[in-house]
Amino acid sequence: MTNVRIGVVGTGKMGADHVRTLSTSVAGATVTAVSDIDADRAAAAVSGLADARIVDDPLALIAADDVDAVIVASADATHEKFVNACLSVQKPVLCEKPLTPTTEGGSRIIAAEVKAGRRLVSVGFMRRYDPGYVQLARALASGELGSALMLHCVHRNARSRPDTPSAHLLTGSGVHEVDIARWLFDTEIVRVTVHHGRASSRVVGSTQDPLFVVLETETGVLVDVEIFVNCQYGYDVRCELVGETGTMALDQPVGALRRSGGLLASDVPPSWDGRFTDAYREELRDWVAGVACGEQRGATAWDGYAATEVVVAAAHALETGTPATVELPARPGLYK
Ligand code: ISE
Repeated sequence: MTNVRIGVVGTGKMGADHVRTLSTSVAGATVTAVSDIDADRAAAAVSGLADARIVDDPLALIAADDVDAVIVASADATHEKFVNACLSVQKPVLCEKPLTPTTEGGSRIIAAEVKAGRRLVSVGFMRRYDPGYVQLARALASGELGSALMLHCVHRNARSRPDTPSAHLLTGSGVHEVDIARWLFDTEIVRVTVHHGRASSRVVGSTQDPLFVVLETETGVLVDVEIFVNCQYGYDVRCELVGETGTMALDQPVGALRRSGGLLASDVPPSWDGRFTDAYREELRDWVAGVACGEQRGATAWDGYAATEVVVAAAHALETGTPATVELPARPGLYK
């Protein structure tokens, strides 16, 4: 396939960004159809794109003859329905994270993909394409840091709704850290503990922000994560990997350093799209290249499902105030 015709379900922030990136920065891809519950939003996403039509029914978009592959960027709770619709017509699909908000939904996708007999689902864990995380993974694989012992992570958003349910910090934000830990250390997470202290005065009701999460991997690596979604100063994702013979820190990439008024300063991006622009673009390029040659690329449905199991366990740990064990079923052969 030399030109992959793509349908996008959901043209909110992520879906519209994907349409733009595909149209401007990904060779061999054409957005041919979009669908959204908000018709104006769908129209805005494709304005100026001669080849893209708006389809009211997302299931009709998935089945359409002029759609070879689908991006699902609709509300989290609708991912399962649309991903399974793609599987039923054997079309490759890139689904935004989380694959599903519930473990049951994730299991059903795994069962459907196993039944389809080939990997068609990719999950939008774009950090796997971020140059900094890629460097970290390479350094670990080369052995120059020795065996991994710990990973300290910071995940801060400038702001979110003051009444965001605390579990959403885990399923919406923490899920990226879970994926990075599974991917870097090539292991499953078996136990999770969640602590919270005083909440930011920006949140209301029972919302807890920030949270402090501790993940334990099957291989004994400890991962701690601060999730703070109302830090107010910008979007800030960092981590430090501690190995037996060295450490490696992933900091905000610095575009330019400013020296003035006695200060050395650089900008903090306001949001994740600014921080992870390269990662999103590379993710889409790789996905399209994979579709063109019939290969699944990036995080698999199993990765999406396993990450959901961990964040759902974390939500339980937060609720009960006790550590939660993560027990995954046997990994089907399709994902080995
Ligand atoms: C958002 O939905 C994302 O996926 C971002 O990557 C993440 O960092 C942010 O916390 C989420 O709200």
